[in-house]
Amino acid sequence: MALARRLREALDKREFELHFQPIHRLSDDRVVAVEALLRWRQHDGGYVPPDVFVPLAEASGLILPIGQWVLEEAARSHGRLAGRGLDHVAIAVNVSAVQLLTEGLSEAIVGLQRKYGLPAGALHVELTESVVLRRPQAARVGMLQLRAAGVRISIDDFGTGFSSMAYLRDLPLDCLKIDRSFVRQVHADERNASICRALIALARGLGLGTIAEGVESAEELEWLRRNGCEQAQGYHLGRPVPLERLLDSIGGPG
Ligand code: G
Ligand code: G
Ligand code: MN
Ligand code: NA
Repeated sequence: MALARRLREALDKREFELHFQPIHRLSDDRVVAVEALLRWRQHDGGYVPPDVFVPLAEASGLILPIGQWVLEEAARSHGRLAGRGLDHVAIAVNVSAVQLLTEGLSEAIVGLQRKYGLPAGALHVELTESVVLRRPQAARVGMLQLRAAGVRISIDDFGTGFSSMAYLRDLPLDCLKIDRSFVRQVHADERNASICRALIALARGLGLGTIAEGVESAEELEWLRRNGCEQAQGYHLGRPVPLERLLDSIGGPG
């Protein structure tokens, strides 16, 4: 069966899973958030990577029901975190342009916050540059509604697309995620070091937080800490894992 057809049935067949990757605060190494990453499990136990099926879901409009499932699963998972004394750990959800630009995203989130008794700030949203660049005015409206619902907004993969300083200045953002291509070997690669230093300074000047992505070594992590990056995620700190395994690693008693 074609991928698009199977994707349509995947929600009903409960083939989606969320995996969670820890985000560490560098001042004290504590896990302050986790990024929810969507996984599509196949009958043979393998996974179709999101780079393959998310674009397909976006093109077909299926990203709306799938995105709603992701939000609900994230909200439910936050309840599980809270049950283990981890209610201070936020869950960051990736949101597609189609979702942001469709009426009702913030209402859906408010509904989930009520249903699962989430504190404001329990859910964060990650947007990519392409979202805001395509329709900045409409994106701005959607972002203000999210903000009003207590949702922090990060700009994902920053610096890889057609990064515009104007939107960093004008849009209601909270945090800039430094793309992993700039983090690679940052302690040894002078060009990447220059870019990371500039991005950290830019974020600080604009009052935005910084999260470095794709940290794969202790050397990269130390460089980022010394150079004022606030938070980091990557295989060196923890891979994306199902909730149960996340709780085993950071979950405390209970
Ligand atoms: O973790 P991984 O390499 O598989 O993620 C690849 C890409 O898929 C990333 O760009 C990520 O933003 C995107 N992605 C992961 N989960 C979701 C999701 O729930 N919704 C959307 N829209 N994109 C996601
Ligand atoms: O685009 P976005 O940042 O949402 O996607 C995150 C992607 O990066 C996911 O596919 C995730 O699995 C992947 N990822 C997370 N940590 C690392 C890392 O340390 N190295 C690499 N190569 N990929 C990572
Ligand atoms: Mn992301
Ligand atoms: Na990213």
